[in-house]
Amino acid sequence: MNQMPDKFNDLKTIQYDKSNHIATVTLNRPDKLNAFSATMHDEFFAVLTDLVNDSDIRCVLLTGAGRGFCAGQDLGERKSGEKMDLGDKLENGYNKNLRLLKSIQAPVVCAVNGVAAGAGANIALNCDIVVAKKSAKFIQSFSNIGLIPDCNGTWVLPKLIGLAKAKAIAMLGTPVMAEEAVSWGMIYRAIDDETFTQEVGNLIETLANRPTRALSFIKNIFDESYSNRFGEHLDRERDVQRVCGLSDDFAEGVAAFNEKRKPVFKGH
Ligand code: LHQ
Repeated sequence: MNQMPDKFNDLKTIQYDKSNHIATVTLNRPDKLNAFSATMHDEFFAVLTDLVNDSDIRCVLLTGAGRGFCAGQDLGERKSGEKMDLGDKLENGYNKNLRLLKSIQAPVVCAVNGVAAGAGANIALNCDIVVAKKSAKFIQSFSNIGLIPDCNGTWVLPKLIGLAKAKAIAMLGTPVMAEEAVSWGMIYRAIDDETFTQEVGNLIETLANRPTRALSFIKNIFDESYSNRFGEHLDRERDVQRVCGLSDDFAEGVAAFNEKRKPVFKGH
């Protein structure tokens, strides 16, 4: 159960752990607020590829080591005054990884343990459930260095918080504190710093014991709703619900309800 391939023993920038059907991915360059170096891009790719292919995993936790979640791209790796083809950097780095992140079938929880800036903020917002320490903040810091939000920030932000706020924070680089982010609909919950670890643990434990296959359909069908027409989407719900209705977890859920007991979902 949850075999960890040997190649993950020597990761330098990420901690990767799998146990009891839960995978924990911790960005681990705390002295640089977990900014993405070239090595971290590669290691993130390897970890995400493993997760996409591990059907035993029922919940994924993404978080950061130290006082920050992720400060986006490591700007120390750029020469001062240098111009470059960032399209190429995106295609072979962040975009490749975000496509993998979206392909993970299990729910992905992002636990934002501190500042999330630039690509760090938008990687978080692409996860299924985002919770943050009350002391954490989200910064669309891209325009501070003459860039636009990437990592699908321009796709996800207007959907979450509306165009007016999305444009303003992207243009101004204004930090948004966790509680404000909740009130805007940007994230799910802001949690007291003192109880953060415990509450995140409870959340992922709960998710890992829910009907994984249905949760997997939920994550995909909500995204599909943005491009489907009304009638087309009703058809998709019908087709997906047909599959859910034939699942072991549906049978168990109804049996447990009728027998007045807690369901034991296996994720099938
Ligand atoms: C950092 C970084 C960092 C290196 C803090 N790099 N060291 C970009 C280009 C390429 C491809 C396409 O995509 C992108 C996407 C992007 O992500 S663009 C946005 C890049 N990120 C930023 O612009 C954020 C830069 N960082 C900050 O604004 C601040 O550090 C924040 C607001 C995140 C945190 O501020 P503080 O809490 O005051 O911490 P600090 O600034 O003192 O940082 C602590 C250390 O971390 C410090 O190192 P040092 O050796 O001096 O202690 C920073 O240099 C380092 N660090 N962010 N992105």
